[in-house]
Amino acid sequence: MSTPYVMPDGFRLLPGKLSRSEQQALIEAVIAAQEKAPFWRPTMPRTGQPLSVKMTNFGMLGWVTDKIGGYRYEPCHPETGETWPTMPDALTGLWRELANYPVDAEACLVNWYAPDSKMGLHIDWDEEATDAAVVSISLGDKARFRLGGPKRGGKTASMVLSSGDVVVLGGAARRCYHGIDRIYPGTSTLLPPDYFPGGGRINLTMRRVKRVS
Ligand code: MD6
Ligand code: FE
Repeated sequence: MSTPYVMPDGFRLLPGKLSRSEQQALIEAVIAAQEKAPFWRPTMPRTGQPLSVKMTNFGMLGWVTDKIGGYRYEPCHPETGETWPTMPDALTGLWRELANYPVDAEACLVNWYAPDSKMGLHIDWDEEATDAAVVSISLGDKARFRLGGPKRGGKTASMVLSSGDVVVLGGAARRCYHGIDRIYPGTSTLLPPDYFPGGGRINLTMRRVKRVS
């Protein structure tokens, strides 16, 4: 018999953590941020291949990637040159509740998945503070999230994430591969189609980047 996948320590799934009105307020914040920090399509290091998601950020630092500079954190939007919009208080509150870390997150990456977008298995490892958890919020259409182990090619398990669910990857789970296999289009009415043509899913991931001095 093959051995089953064992959930890594530090993985938490909080289904329905956010109410509908809390979800709506976060979507409003993403929309309000568009002027300063519009969604853009980042490209992969070296190959310059575009990612299938569009991105923006909140906070003092934002995660970016492009062909020349690779994966990194920057204080300004790559296209507008403006600083990222302030982290919404609701996100800082959630971080303080869930991250169990002595300082606040500086970065919240906003990923917009179109109905056909996905995200390959990866480990978030561009932060100095890899001892801090990553706190992740799902908004809009459902998605199939896949979680593996610390090595590529190991056993994995998948689960469906719905709007308002929160995932925490801390401890050993912080070093585990994870990704999004697929979106389930039309499974949520949260995203207003005038701002999110085609609908889809928004994922917010809060990160502590710098080590505490
Ligand atoms: C997503 N999430 O849910 C992709 N990363 O769209 C992530 O890549 C992720 O959910 C770190 C911690 C939690 C996550
Ligand atoms: Fe990730």
